[in-house]
Amino acid sequence: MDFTGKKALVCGIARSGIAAAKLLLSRGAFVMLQDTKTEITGEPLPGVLYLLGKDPDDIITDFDLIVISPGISVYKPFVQKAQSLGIPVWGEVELAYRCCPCPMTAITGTNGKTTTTTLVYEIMKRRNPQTVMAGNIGIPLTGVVGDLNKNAAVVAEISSFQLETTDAFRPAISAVLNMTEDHLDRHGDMNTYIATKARIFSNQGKNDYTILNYENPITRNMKPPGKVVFFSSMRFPRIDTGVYLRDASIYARPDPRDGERFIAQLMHVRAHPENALAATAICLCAGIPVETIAEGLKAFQGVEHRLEFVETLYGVDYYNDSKATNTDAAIGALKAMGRRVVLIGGGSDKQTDYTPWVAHFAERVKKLILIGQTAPQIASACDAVGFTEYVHAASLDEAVKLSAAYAAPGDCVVLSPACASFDMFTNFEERGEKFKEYVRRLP
Ligand code: UMA
Repeated sequence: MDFTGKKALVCGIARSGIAAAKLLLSRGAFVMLQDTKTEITGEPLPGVLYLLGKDPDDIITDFDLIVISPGISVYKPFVQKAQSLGIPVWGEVELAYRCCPCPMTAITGTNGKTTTTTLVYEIMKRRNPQTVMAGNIGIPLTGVVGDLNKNAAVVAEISSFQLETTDAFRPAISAVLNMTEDHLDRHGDMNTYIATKARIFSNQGKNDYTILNYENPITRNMKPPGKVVFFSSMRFPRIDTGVYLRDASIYARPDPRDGERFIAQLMHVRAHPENALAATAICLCAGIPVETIAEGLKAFQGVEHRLEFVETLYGVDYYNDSKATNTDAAIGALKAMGRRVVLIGGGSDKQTDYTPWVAHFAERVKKLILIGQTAPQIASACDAVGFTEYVHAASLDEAVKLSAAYAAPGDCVVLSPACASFDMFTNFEERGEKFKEYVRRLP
């Protein structure tokens, strides 16, 4: 898409905003970058105007297009005003989609997005070396689409924040992996959160594919306009078409007219079964041969910050699960450990109910070390269920030192905060990196 002579305002000067501004510049637009921060880090982009330290309320009518970063809510007054005046407000994903010359596979869900996206990317890359991975995974889509041609393929992790500002966005294959409570501070209520996630398939045509989780009541009842392929992780398959488990192996029958195909034994796949099933379904819809899918699944090595093994010290295993930014992901980590853990939890507030997470502590947590803004709320939830094995730490560094003191040989220490990181860190990646650094510094 060409933007010659168009005036574009790009809001948010971080990963998304900088990539969006560069793409717009390369397509001929005049660009202003805006941020509520008063200073920017790094060199300013040549040929770009800057507005710092405030929202752009007074100047929006000067622009033909506004592109907002995912961290900026559509409920901000300047966004609402622009929309009411008919000025297009796109997210960075919409801009990337409009400039993308090749098919896009888009993956969303409350949990498992990063693992599934990485798995799909690694499988698809075996078939098409021009496959790229981007999106909420930390690589802005606008940063990659400019270099692609029509033979490439994009595998994108897409968040609900990014879906708030889509318009024409229509991936050839979409997936909603699961939906549980998350981001209610941003979306207000569960219905709005679900409706936002459904935007991933809302523009699809009848020949496009949507992959949905049959075992999640919300995704099972979604009604996409295209072809639906379900996956099911139940031990005794409840679907006979789609991708499912049987005898601890992955099987597929994407179409009722096809025979059943064996894909891989679960014991050979280093990913959560749901993610492996979803990736299999997505790759089958993309026309990847069964043998290539099986090879890709077996070669997968896992994802950084997602139950990532760090080190064993004095018989204690340390795991970095900084990407667990909600209770559902953190419950998954506790279950996956299969033994009692010294848990480091807490972070910035998303107005979540911590009770479902805390309900697992009596059985699975030896000691809980609380950090961050949400520590008092989590402590109250613990008090309410009678779980008393918790202490507070003033920093992540102190929490790691305390964890080493509480853990005995055979235990594991897991940073799995169930909260976002923004109270103490730039993002979950920085929190995970710091955790690994503090663990490696332990005497
Ligand atoms: N800002 C404003 N006004 C506001 C809010 C923010 O000016 O009202 C400015 C901030 O001062 C800052 C910039 O906007 O300078 C930050 O923008 P951003 O939060 O969108 O950060 P990016 O670095 O561009 O990262 C975004 C995604 N961040 C969020 O959705 C919060 C990244 O997802 C994503 O990887 C990246 O784009 C590339 O696409 C991170 C995330 O936490 C991983 N996602 C959430 C999650 O997974 O739970 C949704």
